[in-house]
Amino acid sequence: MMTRKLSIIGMPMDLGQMRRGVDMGPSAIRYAGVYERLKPLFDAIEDLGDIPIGRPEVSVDEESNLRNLDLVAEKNTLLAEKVDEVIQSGSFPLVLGGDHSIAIGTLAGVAKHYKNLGVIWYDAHGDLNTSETSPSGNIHGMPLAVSVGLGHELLTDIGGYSPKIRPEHVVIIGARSLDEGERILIKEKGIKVYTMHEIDRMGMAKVMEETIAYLKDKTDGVHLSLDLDGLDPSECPGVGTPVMGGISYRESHLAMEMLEEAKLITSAEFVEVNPILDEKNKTASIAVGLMGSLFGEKLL
Ligand code: Z70
Ligand code: MN
Ligand code: MN
Ligand code: MN
Repeated sequence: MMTRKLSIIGMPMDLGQMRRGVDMGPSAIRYAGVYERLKPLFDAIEDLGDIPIGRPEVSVDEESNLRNLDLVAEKNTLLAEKVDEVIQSGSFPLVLGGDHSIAIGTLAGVAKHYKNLGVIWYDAHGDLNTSETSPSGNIHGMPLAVSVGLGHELLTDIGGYSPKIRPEHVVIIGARSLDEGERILIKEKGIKVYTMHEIDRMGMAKVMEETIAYLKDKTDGVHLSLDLDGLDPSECPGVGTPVMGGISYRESHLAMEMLEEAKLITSAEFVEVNPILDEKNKTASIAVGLMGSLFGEKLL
């Protein structure tokens, strides 16, 4: 058996949206015991600390209306380099966010190692906006579009190549808030989406069976990008953009367990944990529990 090694990378960046506090996500997840919880599940584990973000001044790009464009691009370049190094060293990269704009950097670092990278986007939102369609100018609403090659060049070209992934290798799970431009893109590009309607109708077990079958043969690696706002805000209140009617804690554990059984996931990130909006670090604790299931924690 190959030795299984995990490398934790903190990405304390909140520049992709307007609510401060999500920069403390990595701290909250560490406080919830991520290292101790995952240590028994791997042959080796390391916490590489945080990508240095500093306290930069926020601004809006005047030409494109993108909030903190230069900074988001610059910091994500650092993250991409770190993720690339981790994979080169034979370790599994686990990135702790930060707002979801950090997926731009994670995927830039991951995708160069695969010919056909798949992505599971577990989220209330599609994150498929571009500067043209975005209602907010917030880059955390754009990382999936950027990764399929759509959006500002400063973002799509991170890592020196674009696109990172193909739309037909993407599965969105948990969607219940989509903007008009995102709906058009989903149809145009044929992106597979399980909205809350399908989750309720088919049940999470069937959704995950289909997702795994859909990605298994056509990909050589699958990245899990899990936005905690995919879960219901009654269980995960510590997120910047809560949307009612979300995926339950139980369904989410089942999803992670099924991914673990399928041995499908080759990199992961957990994003949008905002401890300022949380109740006693509940959301960070749930994130850590989900990681436990994803990496093979067993009850019996
Ligand atoms: C909206 C936008 C978003 C995450 C909110 C919201 C996007 N579609 N993404 N929370 N993670 O502003 O583009
Ligand atoms: Mn998101
Ligand atoms: Mn979201
Ligand atoms: Mn293919």
